[in-house]
Amino acid sequence: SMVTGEQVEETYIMIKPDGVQRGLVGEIISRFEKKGFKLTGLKLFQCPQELAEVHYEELKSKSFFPKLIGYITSGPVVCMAWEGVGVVASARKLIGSTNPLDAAPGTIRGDFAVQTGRNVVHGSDSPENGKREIGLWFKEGEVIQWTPAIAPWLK
Ligand code: 3AN
Repeated sequence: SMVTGEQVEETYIMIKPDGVQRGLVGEIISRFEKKGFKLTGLKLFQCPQELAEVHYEELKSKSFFPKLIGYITSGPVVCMAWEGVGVVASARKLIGSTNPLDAAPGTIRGDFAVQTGRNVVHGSDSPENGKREIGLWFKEGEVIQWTPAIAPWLK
């Protein structure tokens, strides 16, 4: 698989239903913005069962799979595409370990989560999966490649 960290990549970040319901949407988006990544896709979305099953298809054989699908479809999620140099691995550092009890303070899960089954946010685990997941969760035209203007806003 591709080495991460040197090239411009895309990653799929999703605020899970607990993050939305606990009012953490702004806080989580803010962490990625302040880090310096570029937001290229953003929507509130109610995930259908079938999409949840495709997204997590690698975990189909796990005992927690039905609970995982129930959790992710239990309420709206916030779907995001973020772009930047090394964004896949960097986003996972900002998110912290899968089990929030192992996640360092200062990470999103370290600061806001307690249980693996309610860990607030998802981030793609490779550049390949970043592309795959953005393709799954966004329709054509919903992801926008844009270039910032050269600071005309305060003139
Ligand atoms: P991550 O989300 O940190 O990449 P994965 O890919 O190992 O972690 O797992 C995907 C998701 O499956 C996790 N975010 C979590 O919601 C759920 N999950 C993983 N392990 C467990 C577990 N032991 N019990 C319940 N849910 C789990």
